[in-house]
Amino acid sequence: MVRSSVAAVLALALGAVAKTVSYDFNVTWVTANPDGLADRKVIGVNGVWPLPVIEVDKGDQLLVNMYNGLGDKSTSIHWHGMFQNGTNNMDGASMFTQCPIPPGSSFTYNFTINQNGTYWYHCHTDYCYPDGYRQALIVHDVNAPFINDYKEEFTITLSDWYHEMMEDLSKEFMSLYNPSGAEPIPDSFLMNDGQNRTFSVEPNTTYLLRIINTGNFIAQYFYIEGHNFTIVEVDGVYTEPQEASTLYIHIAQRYSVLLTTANTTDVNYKIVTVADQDLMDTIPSNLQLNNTNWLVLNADAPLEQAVVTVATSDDLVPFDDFTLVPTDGMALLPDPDIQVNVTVYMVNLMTGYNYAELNNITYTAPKVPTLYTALSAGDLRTEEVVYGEYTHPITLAHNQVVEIILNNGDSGSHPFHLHGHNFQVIQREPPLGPLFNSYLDGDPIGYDPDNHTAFPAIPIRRDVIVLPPQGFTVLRFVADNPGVWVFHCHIDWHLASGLAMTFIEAPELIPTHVQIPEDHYAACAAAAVPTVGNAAANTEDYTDLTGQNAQPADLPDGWTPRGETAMAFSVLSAVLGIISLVYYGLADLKHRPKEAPAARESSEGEVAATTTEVTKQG
Ligand SMILES: *[C@@H]1O[C@H](CO)[C@@H](O)[C@H](O)[C@H]1NC(C)=O
Ligand SMILES: *[C@@H]1O[C@H](CO)[C@@H](O)[C@H](O)[C@H]1NC(C)=O
Ligand SMILES: *[C@@H]1O[C@H](CO)[C@@H](O)[C@H](O)[C@H]1NC(C)=O
Ligand SMILES: *[C@@H]1O[C@H](CO)[C@@H](O)[C@H](O)[C@H]1NC(C)=O
Ligand SMILES: *[C@@H]1O[C@H](CO)[C@@H](O)[C@H](O)[C@H]1NC(C)=O
Ligand SMILES: *[C@@H]1O[C@H](CO)[C@@H](O)[C@H](O)[C@H]1NC(C)=O
Ligand SMILES: *[C@@H]1O[C@H](CO)[C@@H](O)[C@H](O)[C@H]1NC(C)=O
Ligand SMILES: *[C@@H]1O[C@H](CO)[C@@H](O)[C@H](O)[C@H]1NC(C)=O
Ligand SMILES: *[C@@H]1O[C@H](CO)[C@@H](O)[C@H](O)[C@H]1NC(C)=O
Ligand SMILES: *[C@@H]1O[C@H](CO)[C@@H](O)[C@H](O)[C@H]1NC(C)=O
Ligand SMILES: *[C@@H]1O[C@H](CO)[C@@H](O)[C@H](O)[C@H]1NC(C)=O
Ligand SMILES: *[C@@H]1O[C@H](CO)[C@@H](O)[C@H](O)[C@H]1NC(C)=O
Ligand SMILES: [Cu+2]
Repeated sequence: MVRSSVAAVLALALGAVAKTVSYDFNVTWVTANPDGLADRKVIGVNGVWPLPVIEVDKGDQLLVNMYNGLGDKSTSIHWHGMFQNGTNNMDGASMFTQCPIPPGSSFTYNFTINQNGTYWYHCHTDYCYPDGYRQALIVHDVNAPFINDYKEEFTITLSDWYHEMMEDLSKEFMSLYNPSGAEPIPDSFLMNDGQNRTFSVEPNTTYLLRIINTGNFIAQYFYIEGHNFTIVEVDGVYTEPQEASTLYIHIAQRYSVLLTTANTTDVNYKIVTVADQDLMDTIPSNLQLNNTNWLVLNADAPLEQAVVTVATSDDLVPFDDFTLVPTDGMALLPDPDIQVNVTVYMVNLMTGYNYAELNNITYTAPKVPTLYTALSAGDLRTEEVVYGEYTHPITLAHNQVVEIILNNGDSGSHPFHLHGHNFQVIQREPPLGPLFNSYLDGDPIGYDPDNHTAFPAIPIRRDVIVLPPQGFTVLRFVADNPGVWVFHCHIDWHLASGLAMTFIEAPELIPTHVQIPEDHYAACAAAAVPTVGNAAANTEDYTDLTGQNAQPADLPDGWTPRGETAMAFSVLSAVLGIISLVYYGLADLKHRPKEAPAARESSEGEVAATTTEVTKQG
């Protein structure tokens, strides 16, 4: 008796006893019409779409047996925000940590969840999650600081939605007809994979809302008429409570807020989402940027459409996440051991298509998944060369403090995500808010280490940060998670056009930290993807990259975007004999010519190296 009660007290103190949460996912095509405008094929699980919201308690083991029943498409699942510490092979990123799972193959994801908060899961193989293969993943934590402050919780996903299949849209996107790289415009916007959602609530009562942007492309503003709310979590990090009236939620970002409802049962309140029109090159007249869903206090009162009174979405002033403070109080990391300095560019390469580059590299998948190269390369696994030039590999030593300087040479904003970690955001200009687009007036401005505002003493940490138009952000993290981790823009169009790079963290420790189960290798065999060798699948000489997948060549010097357009069309007319097919905004080119952002104060003789080893102070 005594023993068991001690055990019970211990179990209570430690929270719920860890359990295994298991799912069998038979992934198949199903038909859905979430906006009421068009039936389309979507990726369902066990014949159902929307997909199941996965809920676990902190400490649980998540086991998902996935069978690819699509018949015509490879797939995988990334568990967005999960650190996968010791289970890098469960990260789900095709050609980084596993092979794409071909039709007819099975693959088991199995990992322990020891993190807090709001996450999601989605396919991470070419262009697959916007076809519907995404959903929330919630981690309940009985020790959350706000656990006693709310009556009930709601999970709210926001997303853009296309009527056409990604495989069709992607052919238009990466094409000679689209040399400016204009992204396909969504057809509508969803909440919880539908529209006109109602959330039944009681007056003067506090709720926890977990809000996730599971879309492909478009950031959204979020507010509730007549209410403010209190932010308590971002991307799995608890924050000191801060009041806000409007959130700006870019792709893959999450916010948890406490909402106390008005003390009335007279009316129902509008939950308003407004799509960020700055991301779109054209706005079709029938695209409904503003959408209304409702907090229902009185089922008999009307559900009215919101009237958004600002002139443009830029006039909505969102909360600046840079000012948040994690409750765990983790201090600013010390000066970095290594700096990774990369700039986003949108360029045209020799094919005539538009690509995204970090510095001069557009990510091009290797022939062997990078993790399998790390496992098979022996002592050479610490050499960047074995991972190939076009995966943009950076090797990190165990426990190094890493600083990423991310400059934006592009006029669009980009939500950047790091796998395997969250990062401290120690600098971002311009800030979210009225100045967000202020660097568009001139040339891009890069981060200047000799002229910046003070770093926060306790910086916010998250796993997706918005990189402002022509501005910059600076991030820090500790390389304490041996494995292969992607750093990429989470707009799926941009990931597909190469806006990604690869960190190989503590390569010498990867073989002892990561074990690959048989079914993972079996998926590779079925997909005919080699599991040993360097990025070129060379198993004889790991330093010989002959035959690696390479990015297209640069255009000859002197091509301006208009010149590129002209070239694209002359190639097109030579090939097809037509010159007049224009899909999107060719006359008004969105992306600027490639030129390095000027650091605020440039010193002579600065080397444009990607990484800089820094002698650690102190
Ligand atoms: C998956 O679902 C499809 C369609 O319902 C069915 O034909 C197939 O047998 C299922 N496969 C597995 C492994 O459950
Ligand atoms: C939501 O309501 C609007 C306005 O009544 C309507 O146009 C739209 O079709 C509805 N959406 C769905 C999915 O029913
Ligand atoms: C899942 O992983 C746990 C921990 O490594 C292990 O004990 C368990 O056997 C695994 N389950 C399956 C089905 O692979
Ligand atoms: C709301 O409820 C709290 C108790 O939960 C109470 O103290 C407060 O006075 C109420 N406010 C209003 C406006 O009714
Ligand atoms: C919300 O907060 C703003 C200040 O951030 C304040 O001006 C406004 O009155 C608040 N609104 C409500 C409904 O509390
Ligand atoms: C996770 O939750 C625990 C309490 O359960 C807390 O101590 C810890 O600081 C939280 N971690 C983060 C990153 O918020
Ligand atoms: C609103 O608050 C007042 C007092 O603060 C209370 O008497 C009344 O019952 C509340 N109304 C509702 C609908 O909760
Ligand atoms: C939608 O929001 C825009 C601002 O982004 C505004 O110009 C427009 O009038 C709004 N439309 C409706 C129907 O509220
Ligand atoms: C990028 O620039 C570096 C340094 O100038 C050069 O060595 C490398 O070959 C370039 N890579 C590509 C893909 O152009
Ligand atoms: C991974 O686990 C090790 C201990 O096993 C810990 O020191 C490290 O902080 C963890 N890293 C992450 C990103 O979870
Ligand atoms: C430092 O940055 C500020 C803010 O952008 C800028 O106004 C100022 O000119 C810069 N100072 C120098 C010396 O470059
Ligand atoms: C980063 O690289 C850019 C372009 O190569 C260069 O202009 C800038 O000075 C570098 N910044 C730092 C902090 O090294
Ligand atoms: Cu992007």
